[in-house]
Amino acid sequence: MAKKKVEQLSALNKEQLKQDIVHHLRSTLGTSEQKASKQSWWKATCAAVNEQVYERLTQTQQTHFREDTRAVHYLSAEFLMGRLTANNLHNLALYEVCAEALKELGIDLADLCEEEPDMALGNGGLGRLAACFIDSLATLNMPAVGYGLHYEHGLFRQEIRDGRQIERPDSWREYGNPWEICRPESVQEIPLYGYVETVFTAEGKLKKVWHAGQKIKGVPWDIPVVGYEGKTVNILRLWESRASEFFDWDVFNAGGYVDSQSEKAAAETISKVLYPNDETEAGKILRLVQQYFFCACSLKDIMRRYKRVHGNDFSKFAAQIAIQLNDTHPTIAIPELMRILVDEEELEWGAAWDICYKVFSYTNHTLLPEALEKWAVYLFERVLPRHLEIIYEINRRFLEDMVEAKWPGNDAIKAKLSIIEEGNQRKVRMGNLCVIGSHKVNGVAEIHSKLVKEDLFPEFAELWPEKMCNVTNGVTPRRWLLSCNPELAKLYTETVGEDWPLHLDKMRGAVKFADDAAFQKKFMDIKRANKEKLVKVIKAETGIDVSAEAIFDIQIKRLHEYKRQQLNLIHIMALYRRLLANPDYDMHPRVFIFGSKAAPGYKLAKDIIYAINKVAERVNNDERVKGKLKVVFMPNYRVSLAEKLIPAADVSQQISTAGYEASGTGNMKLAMNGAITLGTLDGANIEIAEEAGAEYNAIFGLNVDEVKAIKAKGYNPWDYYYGNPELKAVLDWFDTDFFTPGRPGELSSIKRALLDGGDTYLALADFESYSDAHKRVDALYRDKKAWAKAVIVNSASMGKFNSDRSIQDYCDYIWYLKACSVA
Ligand code: 4GP
Repeated sequence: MAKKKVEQLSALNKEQLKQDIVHHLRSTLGTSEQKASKQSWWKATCAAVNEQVYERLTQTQQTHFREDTRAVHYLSAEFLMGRLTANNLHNLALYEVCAEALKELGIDLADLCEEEPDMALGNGGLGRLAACFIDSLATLNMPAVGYGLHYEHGLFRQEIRDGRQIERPDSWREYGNPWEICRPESVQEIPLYGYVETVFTAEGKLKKVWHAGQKIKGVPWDIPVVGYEGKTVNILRLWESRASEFFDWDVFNAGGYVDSQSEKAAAETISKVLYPNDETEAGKILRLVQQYFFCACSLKDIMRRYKRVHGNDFSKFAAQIAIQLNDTHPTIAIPELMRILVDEEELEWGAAWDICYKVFSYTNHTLLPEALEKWAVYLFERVLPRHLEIIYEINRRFLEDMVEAKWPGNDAIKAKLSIIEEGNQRKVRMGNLCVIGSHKVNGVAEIHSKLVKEDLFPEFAELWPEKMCNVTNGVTPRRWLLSCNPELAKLYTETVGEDWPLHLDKMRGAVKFADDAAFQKKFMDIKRANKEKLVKVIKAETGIDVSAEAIFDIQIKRLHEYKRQQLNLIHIMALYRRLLANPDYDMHPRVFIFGSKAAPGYKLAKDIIYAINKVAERVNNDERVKGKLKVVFMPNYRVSLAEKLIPAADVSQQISTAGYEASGTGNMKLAMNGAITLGTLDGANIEIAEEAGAEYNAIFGLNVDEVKAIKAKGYNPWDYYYGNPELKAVLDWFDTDFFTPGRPGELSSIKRALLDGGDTYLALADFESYSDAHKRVDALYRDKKAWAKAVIVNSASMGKFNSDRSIQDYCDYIWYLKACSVA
């Protein structure tokens, strides 16, 4: 950022900052410059920066209160924040000043940033999206609060032992985290379990009273969210669970030394761990209790703030409050708001429903049916008896008033749209409740939203055509370009001006230099330097030597069959075979880099990780391939590792079966940083190719319609196995002990899933076209000028995928939210 702007924005100059850091080192951390550890230097730096942050936070809150602004409340079970130090410094325009200040104190800022543990309170896509969105909300000066859970342990730390994934607990705040503030003044108490009683009010009306069996304390922790250029500082409020009755003296005195603490332990369990599964069927009671806990705490908080201004007049509630449900996880907020309005505030059902409907909206992030949560009715009844009654009433009215009116006498449609699934075990369908209780339902890329409308919720779309909409995802360019790729950021500033981080469309100005030799050189030199840096990281993390001369071909995302890491793997094995058959096989050296965590209970996903590592071991140590092929599995993939991988990528693999990846956001980050997309016509890949031009990318495979057609016809993977000798040989390799000497069959589960298992995700059907796309990538890379042009065009065309654009879309079409400038 230009010097002038820095001075305007930050009240801090280098000398002051130095003083502040040293002051905090001594008076906050209780140490001295001479003996401070890196941790202490890091925390002292954060404390100094926080002085600015808190000042602006207070100003933001005062402004919002004074102006009585409408606000959005983003409810999400996951916020995958990563590290905050560099990001906050960049957004406050303090990064360079701080780096200089620390340098004069003999400390390297980049080095200090490595001290910070990732705040990994999410599994993957939808959690990282939530983090980008709150950054954009603050940047756009939108009044907003993020609400979630203060997990003690975030997503597990992945270790690789003898090729296998081992899960280790993540303790992101073991030694304290300087970016969070505990707010005891806003503690909430949440009821659970118990029974419902019907009583008469003084006016003779019937009223439901929920007698809770247990009460849990919700303690809020606030993480300030600093907008770019630091005007607005919003908060992310995360709830930690604690026992209401901290310690049972009666039981203790009676000799129950362990039992006396059992309630405490049970209560604290709620926010203990992030539920580790991603897109697979969820675990039961604890997960439901987690969801209710954070939604109920958040609604109480929203109510408290609303009532402070409007008292018991709920006529303005829907005008003031928007609540976004990030996936189905916070759905329980709908019946909870109904409970508050009807049971506690004594509104008529119709008036309460009218408010709810206007307040809520829901984002769907996947079409995989197992991700649309369902809870057994008996379980629901035990945990949330009153909510079950409310859900029955919502359902009764919906079926009688809406479904019956539209499809009279059609019981099949009623059964399909009902919130309750009948059968041996009756279930509550949270997806249906979300759609019924929200005024807008959006998918996250054009194709995905179309499929949500046509395949997932077709009858709902017929009932409410205006309800279904699309907001294509985006990513924050502050983290995913400015902060993680400073040299490329500088080149953009020189080329298109300094405000591209706010107006990413401006990057398009660089397209006209895509053929310019001097610009190409600058762009490719930056890429080369980023690759050299990654070479060192790879060596340090895995011991593997790779050369920056090679094509860096990267697939980083959760491990899932639909994302098809197995397709990448079988292609690598095919390349290996080609090299063994012909050591002069003509290919540019390639390094395949993976980063991925598998859900702990997802056996096949873990087998795929194992197979990648075993193939890597064999290939990387085989002299015969002459270094043309390397395979690297980077352990413990997480946000901070992504920030190192993405700037160094040449090829971005986005190879999901068409129709399965809702959007993807890694695809956007990689393209923005100068990689070409090797991908299917799925999710946001389609829009990326539209923006950048398919000719500058390597698009392959069946499209959505072809996938549907081939499945309808009856897909037979054996046809591909017998039809392609190379593919057959590769698959048969899994049954041998070639990659696992002395232990044949250790990798057979992968072959079995692709053949006996029916190859649900059509990896074999797409293999040939995938292999051809790789050949095109190889040829393009050898044409240095053509390659440079392609990656420049890709990078410069990613303006649409700024999360500020996504957020503006939400504000305009879903939340009806206006910016509020903070002085
Ligand atoms: C993910 C989708 O799989 C991904 O395509 C999308 O980009 C992301 O959400 C954000 O919208 N879904 C999940 C999930 O993370 O748990 O369903």
